Amino acid sequence: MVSEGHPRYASLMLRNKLVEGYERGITSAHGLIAHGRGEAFDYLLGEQTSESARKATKVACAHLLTARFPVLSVNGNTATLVPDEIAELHAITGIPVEINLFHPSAQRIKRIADHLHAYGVANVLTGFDFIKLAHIASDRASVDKNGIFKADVVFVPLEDGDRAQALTELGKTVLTVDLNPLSRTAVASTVTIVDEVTRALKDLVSFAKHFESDGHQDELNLLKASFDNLENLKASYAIMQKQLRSLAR
Ligand code: PTJ
Repeated sequence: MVSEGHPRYASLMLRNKLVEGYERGITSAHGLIAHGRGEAFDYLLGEQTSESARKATKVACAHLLTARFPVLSVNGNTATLVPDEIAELHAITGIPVEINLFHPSAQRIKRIADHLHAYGVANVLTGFDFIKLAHIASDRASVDKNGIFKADVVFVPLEDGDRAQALTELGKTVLTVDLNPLSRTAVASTVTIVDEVTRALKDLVSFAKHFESDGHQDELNLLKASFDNLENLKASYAIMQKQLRSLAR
């Protein structure tokens, strides 16, 4: 039992959640390793949301709210870490949720679908009616015909580089959350939120609540038009470099 006063309380709680998700067959063993990589980058961000990350979240929200057919792609890590926020986003925007796994198994897809249903996500696509995208070496090439395949905007938190690139090449707007500003996903995406996914999704839900009412169209369009993903990534990278320099002193 860790007390709330422990300096690493928040981080340890996230780890507990993921281990629990693993034990329930939702998160993959690889997901635990992926989270550790994310934690290392978060340490360099001071484990807090930067201004540039919040700006990217706002822009991602603008894309989601103005899309013709947006889809949220969920994997074992995000299903475990942010089920409430996935359900809230689904309720506010009506965005379909597609389970799309890097290490798929019918059993894990069913467990994740049941888990999301329990959190109130009504419309969960499981890739039952799938199609394979070209130029992707992993199982993530399979996407749901009624989901990612026909989406104009795809929100893929914690994505792998191949697919982010392939989705962009297909002409889709790709939104992601990735603590590593140097990853192929971060660089290939249209909007990359360099933030821990639990913090990013909380912010995204707040922005969605604020912007979902009518009358924000001009502001949303301006947010999209004025965003430069590479410049935004550089801002996150600069925070990390500064932190490294201060640690070296
Ligand atoms: O459930 P599955 O089978 O679909 O597998 C999911 C994982 C995450 C295991 C799979 O997609 C994978 O291997 O991902 P990668 O290629 O390791 O990429 C994950 C990226 O997300 C890395 O760049 C990490 O730094 C980043 N990341 C990890 N945890 C977090 C994170 N970013 C934000 N918040 C996190 N909590």
